[in-house]
Amino acid sequence: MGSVAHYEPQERNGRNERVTFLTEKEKMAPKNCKMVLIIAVILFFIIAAAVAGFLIWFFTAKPTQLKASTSPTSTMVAPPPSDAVRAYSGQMVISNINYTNDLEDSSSLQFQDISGDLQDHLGNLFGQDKLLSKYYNRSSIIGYSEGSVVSYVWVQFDIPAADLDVLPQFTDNRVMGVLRSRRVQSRRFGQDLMVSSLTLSSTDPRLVRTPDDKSCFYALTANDKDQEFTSPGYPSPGYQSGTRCHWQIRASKGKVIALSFPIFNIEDDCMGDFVAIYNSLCPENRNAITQKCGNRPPSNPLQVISSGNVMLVSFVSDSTVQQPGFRALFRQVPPILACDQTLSGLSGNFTSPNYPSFYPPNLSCLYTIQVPQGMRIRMKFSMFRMKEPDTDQGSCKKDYVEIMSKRYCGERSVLQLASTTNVLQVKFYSDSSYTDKGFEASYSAFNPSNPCPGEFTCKAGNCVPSSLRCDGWNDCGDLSDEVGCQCDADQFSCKNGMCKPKYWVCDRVNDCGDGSDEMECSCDPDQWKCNNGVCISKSKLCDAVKDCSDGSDESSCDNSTGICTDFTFKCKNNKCVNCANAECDGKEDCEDGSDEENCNCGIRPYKHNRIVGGTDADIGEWPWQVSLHFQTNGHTCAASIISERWLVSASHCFSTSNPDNALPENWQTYSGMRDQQEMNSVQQRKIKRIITHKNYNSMNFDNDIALLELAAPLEFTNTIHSICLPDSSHTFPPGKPCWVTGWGALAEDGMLAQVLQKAQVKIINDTVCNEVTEGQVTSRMMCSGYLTGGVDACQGDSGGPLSCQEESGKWFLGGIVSWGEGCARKNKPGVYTRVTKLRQWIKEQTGI
Ligand SMILES: *[C@@H]1O[C@H](CO)[C@@H](O)[C@H](O)[C@H]1NC(C)=O
Ligand SMILES: *[C@@H]1O[C@H](CO)[C@@H](O)[C@H](O)[C@H]1NC(C)=O
Ligand SMILES: *[C@@H]1O[C@H](CO)[C@@H](O)[C@H](O)[C@H]1NC(C)=O
Ligand SMILES: *[C@@H]1O[C@H](CO)[C@@H](O)[C@H](O)[C@H]1NC(C)=O
Ligand SMILES: *[C@@H]1O[C@H](CO)[C@@H](O)[C@H](O)[C@H]1NC(C)=O
Ligand SMILES: *[C@@H]1O[C@H](CO)[C@@H](O)[C@H](O)[C@H]1NC(C)=O
Ligand SMILES: [Ca+2]
Ligand SMILES: [Ca+2]
Ligand SMILES: [Ca+2]
Repeated sequence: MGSVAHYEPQERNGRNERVTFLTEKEKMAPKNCKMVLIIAVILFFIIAAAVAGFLIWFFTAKPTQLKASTSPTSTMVAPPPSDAVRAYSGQMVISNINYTNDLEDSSSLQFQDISGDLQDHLGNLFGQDKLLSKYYNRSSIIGYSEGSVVSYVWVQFDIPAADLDVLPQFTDNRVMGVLRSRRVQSRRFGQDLMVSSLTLSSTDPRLVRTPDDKSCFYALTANDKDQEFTSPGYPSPGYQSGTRCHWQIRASKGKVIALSFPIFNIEDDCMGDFVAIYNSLCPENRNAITQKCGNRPPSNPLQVISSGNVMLVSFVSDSTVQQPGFRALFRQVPPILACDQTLSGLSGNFTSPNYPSFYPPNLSCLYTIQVPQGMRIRMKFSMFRMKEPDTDQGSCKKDYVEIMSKRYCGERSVLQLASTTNVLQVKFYSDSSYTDKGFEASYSAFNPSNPCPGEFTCKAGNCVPSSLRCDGWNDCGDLSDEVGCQCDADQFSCKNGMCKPKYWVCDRVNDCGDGSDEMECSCDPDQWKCNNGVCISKSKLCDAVKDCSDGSDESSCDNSTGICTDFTFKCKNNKCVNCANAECDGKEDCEDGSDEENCNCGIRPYKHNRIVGGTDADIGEWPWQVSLHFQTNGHTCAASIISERWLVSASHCFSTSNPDNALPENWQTYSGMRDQQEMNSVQQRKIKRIITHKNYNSMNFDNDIALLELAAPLEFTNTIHSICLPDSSHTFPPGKPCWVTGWGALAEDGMLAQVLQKAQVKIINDTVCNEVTEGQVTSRMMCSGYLTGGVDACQGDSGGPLSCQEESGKWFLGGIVSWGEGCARKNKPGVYTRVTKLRQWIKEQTGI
């Protein structure tokens, strides 16, 4: 690394449980553009619906109606209500007939006879209900499976627009309540059919099909070898809007079906496009395994397993954006009948069944950990994901892990426990619907009389190195290492006695927990705070006079348009937009649309799970990150892709005492790289030209920016893409979480990381940053400090990106890694080149 500045590790700095993030709205500079509130409401609806998953979706009206209301460009007049369709899907078990292969063939006489009887029966029952008979359309039997004869059924109701107020009465209970009679009179079959059990639950009407509808329907039989199917048009030209496809998979009796998707690339909006997988032959919500959309990286493939010998895969597309689709492999495997385990080593690991594939539905496992008498057990989950729609993380009524009579479910980033005896039982339960990745856990035995030899014992029983006590970081996870401390000079003393890094003062995030780090920062109640922190009288806000020296008092006003300030976006027609961070936010703010031009940037083609775990970056997670190799020295600096031809980096990588550093031919760029030893899908380019800033100051790192023109353009892929450059008016307010990435040394003077590392940091208040760096920060610099835990690497590399995500989902280059004080010094901020201040210079040099 030589003289190149790099960043410090956050050794086990834990998560600060008390960090309460402001809502996006509070964090941002006020954003009063007219559209904002409306869009926020719609977005909330989409997000709420997406989180609640199937259930909400199933209860919404026709997709067409939804589409109309989610379009941000639609006028705010509510769309005229359209007719609604309700569909219910489920199973009827018929106990008094024997299964024959004819029942698998929808054209056989037996299939048609029995189905006809069952359909008539359902029609009669619904016909007796005043409400339901009015809207009943039809029932359809779509298949049978063996065991006792299970028939898969769905029922459709059509509710005209004028009657939409009856919709709340269409509950699962109401529909099921009609089906009390269990004896089905058979006219054709010659004997009555006995229905021994019947279930129906609401389903997405787009998922139902009749048995004679053979378009994009496949009946597959699994065997012991992998067989393949793909979505229509895969991989090119891809699938079309309006696609409805179904794959029914059957395996031999007693076997289960394992399904995996080596390629899964569909639209990233689960409302329109999704793959739904069921533990059934029909789309029953109560037997759903999962529903997914998006483009999954190969490091996180979708792999599921059924609990019985049938499975249904349904694929729905309503989007106009054509994507390649998916390739799936299926085979039959023996079921996991028993998954109980006894672990007796002094330490060990265990996972949920099939991990890292999804665990199977309908399974219960008991892990018994037993260590010698007198010892205790400490355990830690490194991965914990049991997320289901409409499940409350407090009650854990569906899938859960139970330890010492307490249930855990949902998604957790840290879960550590210690036993009170030498035996610890961990119960894992998965119900019949929805599965997830599950968990990965490790345990170790400890001696209760000396639980942490040479280390500090946290309240929960885990150990942290003594040096982490009172360092301002929540290493224990329960803050017990940070109570009753004497603060150091580079720490802030909270009123409640805790010590926090000084650079967390006045960043609008309550780090102390009692708000004392944010107390001296706000203006009087009758005052308004400029973006640069100065307080002005509230009456001066939006009065068409620039009172804040940065003009932020006039940058977000509904009624005073046209004032151009440092914080307003200037359109091509030279009009200014009264809306913070207007560029590439997905909304046309300029009359000429120029704020949304050139916005194919800042997206990550691969969809990532929120928890990818650890500090290693995932494939395609930071597609703008570039590794710069110098001569034969290997990785030396980093850069960010801003277009197919241009990279942005730091001047200090090229303007050094060694003139060789300034020569383009001595450098090699590697884009799409994650692992320094892994060259697959990496694009290597020579540099044609290096432009360093003429006012770069090697004494204080002022204007630490460089532009690299590539000898040949890059080809953007899933793992190679540009990041958005922020307009010079863009604000990154203090407290905003961003990410720093790099292959930086793993310790001061240590080895480089092989795999790209990532760390979350938050933007630091300029005044505070200038104080903690003893006045070394110029206006072309900004600071950020580490935020979350588990970082074991010296983060970042000179020239690399500080990536900040905006509400629109797009990533912007907030900063360029410039300098910091050494490595492994937690309470020192990192200093970055402030890209907004050099935005104009980038434009002058590159035209971008
Ligand atoms: C079903 O099969 C069993 C034995 O295999 C037989 O005894 C029974 O009569 C059959 N029932 C019908 C309805 O065919
Ligand atoms: C049932 O719905 C289908 C379309 O979903 C429609 O074509 C048909 O006319 C409806 N039948 C009845 C009896 O309402
Ligand atoms: C448990 O897993 C961790 C990392 O996943 C590994 O370092 C450790 O050796 C494993 N322990 C045992 C006993 O297998
Ligand atoms: C769930 O598993 C139990 C036995 O563990 C089995 O009897 C039952 O049929 C299974 N249910 C489903 C829906 O697969
Ligand atoms: C930064 O902190 C100072 C106090 O140290 C405060 O007066 C100022 O308002 C803060 N700036 C911002 C933008 O919050
Ligand atoms: C603009 O609106 C603000 C309130 O949003 C008000 O305080 C201000 O007086 C108005 N200014 C003008 C010029 O109308
Ligand atoms: Ca600590
Ligand atoms: Ca704070
Ligand atoms: Ca915009």
